[in-house]
Amino acid sequence: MELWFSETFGDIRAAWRVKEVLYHARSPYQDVLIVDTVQFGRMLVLDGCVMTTERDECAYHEMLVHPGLVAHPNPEQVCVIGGGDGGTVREVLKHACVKRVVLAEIDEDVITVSQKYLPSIAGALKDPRVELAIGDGAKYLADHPGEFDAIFSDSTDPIGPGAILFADEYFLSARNALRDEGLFVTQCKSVWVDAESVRDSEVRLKKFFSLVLPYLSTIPTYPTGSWSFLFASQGLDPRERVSSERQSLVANTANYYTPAHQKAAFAMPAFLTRAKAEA
Ligand code: SPD
Repeated sequence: MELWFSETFGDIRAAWRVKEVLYHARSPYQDVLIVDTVQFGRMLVLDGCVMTTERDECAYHEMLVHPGLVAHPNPEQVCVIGGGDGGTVREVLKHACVKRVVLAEIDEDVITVSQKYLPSIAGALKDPRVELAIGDGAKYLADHPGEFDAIFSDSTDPIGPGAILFADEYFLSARNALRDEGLFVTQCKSVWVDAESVRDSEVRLKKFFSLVLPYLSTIPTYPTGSWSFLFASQGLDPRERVSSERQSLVANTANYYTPAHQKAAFAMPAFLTRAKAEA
């Protein structure tokens, strides 16, 4: 008998053929599932939503981190909110100047399960530069003003418990938790089915940051495959200036990110740019 895992988002459903269910349990916060799929390898699913897969995680984690982090002149202190699978931390640690990465993750089970079933993604969590802060990421940022050079919001979707990680109060805490020249990047949504929500987050981030730029990556296991991120800073522009030394080092071992993405990823579809101009 064939086994499939499917995710439904609004009026669309995507499905992946499954070889084996490796783990399925309820944590104190959510339903946690690991399946081994035919096309994308092992897949982490939280509350029915695909979070990451062995095969296409590079298109998410590399693109969440590198376009922003190569633009910072010397990032030493970094915070990752959510992202208990460890993929974002792994990418941050590729920047040798980083001295400390705090992973603020509310659900310790996601970390434990990822370390067991997704070692190629979670392996970097054992690095001595990593500090785990198990608890509410929004509260963590609010309690640590002026501490970080870069903050990456590797959240779940902005529904249910993930909604606070897209609220004004959280964006304000992120701004306040940054040092001078600090930058904030959040994963966002699909521009094909959630363009209004992407635009709404962009507009609200602009209340707190003078430069806010949406950008895209192709992530086949996320709804519609075209996924957006929002970069925010007080002027540091990733399209203009980057550390070319760090960029080359990172790109040499990357599976998705290339120096060409540094400009190309910020090109948005005409329908979005037009809607923005008309707003
Ligand atoms: N629709 C899925 C969005 C999930 C974004 N976060 C994934 C976490 C992977 N580290």
